Amino acid sequence: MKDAIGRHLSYSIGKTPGAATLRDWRMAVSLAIRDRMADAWFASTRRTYEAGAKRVYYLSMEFLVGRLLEDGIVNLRLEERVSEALAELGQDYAEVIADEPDAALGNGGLGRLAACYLESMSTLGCPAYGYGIRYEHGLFRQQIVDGRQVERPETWLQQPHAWEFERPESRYEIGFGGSVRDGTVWTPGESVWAEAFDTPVAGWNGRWVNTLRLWSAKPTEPFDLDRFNRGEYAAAAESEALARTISRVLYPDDTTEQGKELRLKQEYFFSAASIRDILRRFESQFSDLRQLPEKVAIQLNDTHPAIAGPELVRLLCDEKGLDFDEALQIAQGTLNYTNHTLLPEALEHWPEGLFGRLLPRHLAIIDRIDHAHAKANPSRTSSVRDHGQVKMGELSFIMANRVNGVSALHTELMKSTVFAELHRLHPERIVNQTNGVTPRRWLLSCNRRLSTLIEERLGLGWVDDLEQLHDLEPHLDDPAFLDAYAAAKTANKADLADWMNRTQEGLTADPAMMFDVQIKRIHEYKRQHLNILETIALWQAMRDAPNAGWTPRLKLFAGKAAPGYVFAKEIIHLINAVAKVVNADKITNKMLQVAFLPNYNVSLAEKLIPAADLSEQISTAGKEASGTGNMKFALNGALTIGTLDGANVEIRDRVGAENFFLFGMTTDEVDQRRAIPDHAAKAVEADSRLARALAAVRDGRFSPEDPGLFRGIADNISGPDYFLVASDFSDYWRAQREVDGAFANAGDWTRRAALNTARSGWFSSDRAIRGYLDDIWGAETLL
Ligand code: GL7
Repeated sequence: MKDAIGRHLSYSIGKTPGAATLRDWRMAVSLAIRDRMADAWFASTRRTYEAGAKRVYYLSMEFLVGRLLEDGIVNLRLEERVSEALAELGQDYAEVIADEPDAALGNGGLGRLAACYLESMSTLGCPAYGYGIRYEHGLFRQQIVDGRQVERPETWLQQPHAWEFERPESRYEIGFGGSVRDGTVWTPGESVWAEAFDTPVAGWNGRWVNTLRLWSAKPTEPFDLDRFNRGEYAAAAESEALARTISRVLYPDDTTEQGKELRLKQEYFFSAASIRDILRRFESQFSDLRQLPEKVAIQLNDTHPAIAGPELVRLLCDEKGLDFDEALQIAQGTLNYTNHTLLPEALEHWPEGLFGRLLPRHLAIIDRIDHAHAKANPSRTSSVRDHGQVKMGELSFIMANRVNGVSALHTELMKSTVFAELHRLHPERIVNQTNGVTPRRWLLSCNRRLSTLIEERLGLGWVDDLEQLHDLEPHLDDPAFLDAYAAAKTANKADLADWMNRTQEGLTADPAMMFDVQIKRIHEYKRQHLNILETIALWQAMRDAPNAGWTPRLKLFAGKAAPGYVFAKEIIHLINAVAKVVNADKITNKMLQVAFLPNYNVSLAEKLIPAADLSEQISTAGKEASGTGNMKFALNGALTIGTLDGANVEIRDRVGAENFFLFGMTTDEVDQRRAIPDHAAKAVEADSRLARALAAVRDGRFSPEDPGLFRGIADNISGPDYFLVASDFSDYWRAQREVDGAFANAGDWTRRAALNTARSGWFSSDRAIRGYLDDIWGAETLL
């Protein structure tokens, strides 16, 4: 290992050890690790060809992979060797790992899920490719300036990326616009190259390696020499810059849809390149396109790649010469669609004008698909084109062999709400696959103390068979085990507290406090404002009775708001304003501290989750399709306070109701409550704590220099309150006081935390991928 690192430092990076920077060392180690993936990578490809196996293609606008070096080292089981080698080279292992920028090619849960699924497909030996976009700028970097979110560009590719292989020979010309002749001959008005960059994805033990193939946009004509020679330098470079714009930035909207032309271009760009690549690979091995559904399964991660359906039909018809009905049948047998949200503002639809201008041939194909479907289902009343819009959810549904939701509750709601009619027509099509998370990243490597303890008791079999964590249960009768479990948590909290106290002005975190954590995108449906309101009420109650024996708490928040989501940004501002006042209050600040940690990303999650005591999963019932953070917390021994929403329901079923703090209305109660006029005002009237907390917000208690600053938030909660913050407040307060009581009994709390770990094995992404393999893809694993 030492030689390999030294060789890369000299001959790939071109530095001597004396001249090498931390980045140089990190690059050299990364290249040495990448080398060790190569043979298994080639072997995986070879075996797939030899077996004539079905391949799975996961098409996703987002792959939120985060850092890759530690992942690679851990999965190849090279930790000791790397840390020894680095020590001998005078380098610090942890520093080298931490030097890597996060690849933030995703917004939140949907993108992170794609990354976990790729890793699990490799762990299981499922022949698979991830296809996405190689964004030059990932999700923006969040700064907090005077309590407010400020967005800065993210620049992960300004330095060389150690993990990818550029494949200039694998490129496709992707056209836009133009016109259609004779009904089928599309002549695009403009085009760009989609060029492939491949990243190997190694599974546990390095036995199988799949590929993440990301497309980068390149100009078809590099630059205009005539104009350059005339001295028009900017104009000469214009077409090049425009072409590259397609893969320039990740759209920062989480569960909202913007309907921008560039976004549609991005979607078509990567879907079309992926479909062509899939067909090329298929045809290099098989001769009959009718075999496609037998040899290929394509998963559409939400509707973002939905245009892949019409594109596949187009290629089969217009270029391969199949007739339309056959092409459609083949496409429908090959494609599947995962829905990730029911929020109406997230369901993609495109204005027909825009769509037809950019993709004229596809619009005609969509109509034909829709007509064929309507003819076969005469009782259908809806259609893909509606009120001048092209609805991508409907399109995805009718193009898919299987459609799935991401938690049991969400799947049932899909059937009864957005897809009610299509479900009636195709009652077999919707299936559930509850989300999962990879235990390699989300326990083994992010929580060394806990995973070492588990290894001492159970060995390492749980790492790729997570239900083995059930075997921890007998150890709960051993006080030494519980002590060690508690010690691991306390040490994680101490590390986090040290780091926060160094970096967060005005904060004094103490590991003896309960670490109460809400980390996720900032959104009204996730209700960070419910949490901060309860924080205010708690602070007021503490000031009233400072000696009432309060359980000391640290309220931790982190998350990004979409740049255009004004209300979410105000919530961030309010949290910071409350933190400032509360942390400075001498009466309460030993019992209550509040922090908003800037720039939440995968790496920060890896630091926070192992140190959490309490996991806040408090969305309005019916709104969070699944959640995946909720699973990571439970696995790492945080107890959940949560509503009956998304996968919370299944977490509670598995860890036991006595180890989960339930509160709030159910989905049915939510609908009933919303129908009551003045529901929020009534809730405020009925709860004096809530009224008082709201008054403090409204009257400028947290914004003395601008008393009206947060009035909008208070007015929303006591007025329209679509997300029912006011109506759920009292029960949330009750549950939080139950949490206080429970935390005060340290021994019992540790037991319950350990039960959460022992009973969360089902939430492994390996289980989820097995479900997709069996129920959706019909594919075999080759390990
Ligand atoms: C999401 C859901 O909001 C989230 O609940 C789910 O866990 C995740 C993965 O299935 O998908 N849907 C969505 O559009 N985003 C999500 O995180 C951005």
